[in-house]
Amino acid sequence: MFVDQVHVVVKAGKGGSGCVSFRRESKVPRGGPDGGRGGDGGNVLLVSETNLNSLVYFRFHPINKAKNGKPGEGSNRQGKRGEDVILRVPVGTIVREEGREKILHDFLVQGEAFLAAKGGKGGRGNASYATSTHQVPREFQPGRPGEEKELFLELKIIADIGLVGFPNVGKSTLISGISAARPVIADYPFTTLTPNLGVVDTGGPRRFVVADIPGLIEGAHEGHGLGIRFLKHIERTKILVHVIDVSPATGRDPDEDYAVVMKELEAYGSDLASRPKIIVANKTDALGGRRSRLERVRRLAAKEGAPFFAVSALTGKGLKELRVGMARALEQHEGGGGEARE
Ligand SMILES: Nc1nc2c(ncn2[C@@H]2O[C@H](COP(=O)(O)OP(=O)(O)OP(=O)(O)O)[C@@H](O)[C@H]2O)c(=O)[nH]1
Ligand SMILES: [Mg+2]
Repeated sequence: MFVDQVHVVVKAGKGGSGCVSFRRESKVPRGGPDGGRGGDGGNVLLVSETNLNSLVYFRFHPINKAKNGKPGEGSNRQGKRGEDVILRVPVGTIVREEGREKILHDFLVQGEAFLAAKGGKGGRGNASYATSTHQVPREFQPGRPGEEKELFLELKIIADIGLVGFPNVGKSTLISGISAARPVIADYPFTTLTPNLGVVDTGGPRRFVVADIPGLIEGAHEGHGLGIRFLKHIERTKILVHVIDVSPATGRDPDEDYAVVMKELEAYGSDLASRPKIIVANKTDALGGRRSRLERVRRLAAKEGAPFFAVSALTGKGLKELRVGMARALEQHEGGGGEARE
């Protein structure tokens, strides 16, 4: 199940209480103080993981508590530390305190750790109060409470390139043609209900991540189709690939499709409409002699100043060139970069 926002309570453990104790040894009438300190409470940590793509775990575990520290003991024994709780979140997760705008942490790479709730310190035992003038201390500290927070976690996928277009134009077929991703593909609109990620190898050391999201239709920003809520998952891309179905089977006008998608991107905001783009005419194998449909998209791309590729995601024709074109566009965008996250 794909879940991209959750509310979660994190509670760190309480510190263990300090101990009051005096040494007892045979033949030593009054032993000195030997109460040890309490163990610190466990922390709640969030750790990012590239192999995760959903916050679904928290739907079933909305409250996460670390263990309390154990009290100190005699013979200056410190209480045991409370065990930490480590919660795994997908890379791209943004952490906020419930109801606040401020970002506490944004997980950008694999293996980052964020201390979400700090365990309370263990209290001092009486041994630590002893001085030359205070040899029979009976003071001790109780353990401190652990931090407790209500967090709002939001996943915004991190990918280099996003695929946009009408439903059924072949976006998922395209990502499966250029990467190892194997999303569901079918001949009906809204096959893709949640984002898919694919890592594209370009032969060299460079790799990049492509995100395939559900299709857009006219009025998506008003909630038509699946709406525009998935557009947040391409907010963090550098380049958008507009996939346009040029086969006559759509019964639509390819230029018009592009205009509709652009309008929806504009309505969403976040400069998605002005993001550098590549225009792809797909299903060129199914033109049925209507080459003019393809040529119109080529002219459209020229007018938009966008690189253009004519492909068939189904047969694989043109995909190699498209991959190179994507890598080149990223390179230009980053001024020589283009490598993906590990
Ligand atoms: N002839 C032909 N059919 C294609 C091509 N690419 C995709 N298709 C077919 O078009 C249909 C839709 O493909 P998908 O990849 O599921 O399309 P999508 O854009 O991901 O669709 P949604 O997830 O619904 O938005 C499937 O039946 C594909 O086999 C192509 O290049 N040529
Ligand atoms: Mg799809």
